[in-house]
Amino acid sequence: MKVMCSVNPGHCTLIKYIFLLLIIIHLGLNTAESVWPLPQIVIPSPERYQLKPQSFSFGYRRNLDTKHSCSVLDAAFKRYFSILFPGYTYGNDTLQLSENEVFTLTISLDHHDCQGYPNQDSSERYKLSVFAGQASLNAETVWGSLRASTGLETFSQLVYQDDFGSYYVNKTEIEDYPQFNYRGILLDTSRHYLPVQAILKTLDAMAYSKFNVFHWHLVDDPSFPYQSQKFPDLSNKGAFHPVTHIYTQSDVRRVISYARMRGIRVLPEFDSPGHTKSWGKGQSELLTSCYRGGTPSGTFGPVNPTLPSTYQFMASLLKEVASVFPDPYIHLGGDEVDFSCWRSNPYIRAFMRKMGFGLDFSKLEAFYIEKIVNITSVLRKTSIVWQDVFDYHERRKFLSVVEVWKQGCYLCEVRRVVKAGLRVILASPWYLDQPGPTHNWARYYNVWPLAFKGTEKQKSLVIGGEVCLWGEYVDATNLSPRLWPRASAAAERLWSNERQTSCVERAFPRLQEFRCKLLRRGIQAEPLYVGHCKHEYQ
Ligand code: CP6
Repeated sequence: MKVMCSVNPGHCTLIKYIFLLLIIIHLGLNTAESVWPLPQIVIPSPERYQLKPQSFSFGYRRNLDTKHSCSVLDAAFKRYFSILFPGYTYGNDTLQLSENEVFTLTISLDHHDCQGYPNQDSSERYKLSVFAGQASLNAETVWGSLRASTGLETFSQLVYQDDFGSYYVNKTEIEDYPQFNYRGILLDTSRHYLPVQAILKTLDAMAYSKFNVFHWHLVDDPSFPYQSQKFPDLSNKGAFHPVTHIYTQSDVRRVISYARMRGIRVLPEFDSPGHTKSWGKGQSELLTSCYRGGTPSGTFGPVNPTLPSTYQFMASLLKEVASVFPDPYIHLGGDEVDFSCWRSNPYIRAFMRKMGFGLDFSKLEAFYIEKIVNITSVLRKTSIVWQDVFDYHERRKFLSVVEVWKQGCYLCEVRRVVKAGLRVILASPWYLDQPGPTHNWARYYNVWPLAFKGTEKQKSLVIGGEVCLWGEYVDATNLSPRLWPRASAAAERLWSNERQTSCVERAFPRLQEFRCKLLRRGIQAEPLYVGHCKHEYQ
């Protein structure tokens, strides 16, 4: 049965979609097709091999000039062994077996650099061949063989159980690489505190969908949970609770190292000059004092961009952030600045006159952000900002990466940014935090980040996209089902070939199957529609 599906997602009506799905589910999925996100090139085969936990092992291809072990991979072998064979521990039950009873997955790397961190440029390309009694995995880097778990993750998704519980894998050839290098998830730990465990669990699930950036929106108006070494009062006074609702330095290190082991980068965001109310509690004189009728009203607005002390503080805080977070990028925010408080303050207005900004407060914001971006580049970090900064700013040359978040014609905005020669991360179509009638995975699947008029060079400036889980309505109780499996729809859009994955009808049974895998691995992913899993969530 061949399912015809138009590349134009508008043709996919709901009824057609449900009918076809039922047919496909009935026919069953090819195991290689059930890999999510879909690899670039898959050559499946009906030939299958049995796997036994006692005789399965991982190994390194012996290269003469390299050491044969790598802690990142050794840890991944352990994790994936338990994923492949729940209930068994790697290395515990190995039997003395003859050569032809053993199944080994052998890894070889072009660059055996196992130290350091994954970054924007690390190759995630891999080749996986499963054939009689063995499998081989070739990757250019450690991060390719498992970055956001890539090759090992793909292998783990190829293994299945029959009705009697025996494990099998089919003969398969896969060649794979991502469409976009930046595939992120934003978690907001200011609107609600998320326990470290909830973050770690999200990192696990991210690796299953091959996400590779954890954008940590650490602080915002409601709370400042990051415990700073230099400014402990920020969390002492600005967190929801100074002890139980903070991220200590060791919590942060734990998150970064846990992410690294899974090939995931941690991108910290310290959003300013707006979204900073909580900062003011522990750092006096930082925020602008708002005025009413010529006198201070007792409320505070955005960071005060007119005082030298502001920049001393920001330089000191960002220096700390730059040393705590190893990623070469820092997100500086810059979104949704409310000008009314600046406008009310006579000192700010005097500064505006002195600077010749007239009454254009966006010039003042641009002045502030430019200074903060400069501070960041002195620290040898590249800044990412929300699109507001690009929109307000006339001298855009000093910007590097712009994240597009506003609804409406977001591809128009993407086009404007790449025309200016800057790189783009697209977030607008992937806001998963809000419940409602739009709570539909297909909406996140049918997004075409490159569907704008532009040159190849301009399109290459779209480095990827990001699923945003803002925290107003999300805490640890509903985080997983809000995120999964809908974020996985975005993950396939960002990893896989657009032409092979343009059809919602074909994706549906695969995503259902993948959701069952998530449940099996302990991720509370919500159901997409009527159905059942072989192993229900315990
Ligand atoms: N918080 C911060 C938010 C949002 C932004 N920044 C936001 C605004 C509108 C929507 C979703 C999220 N909650 N700091 C904008 C980037 Cl619809």
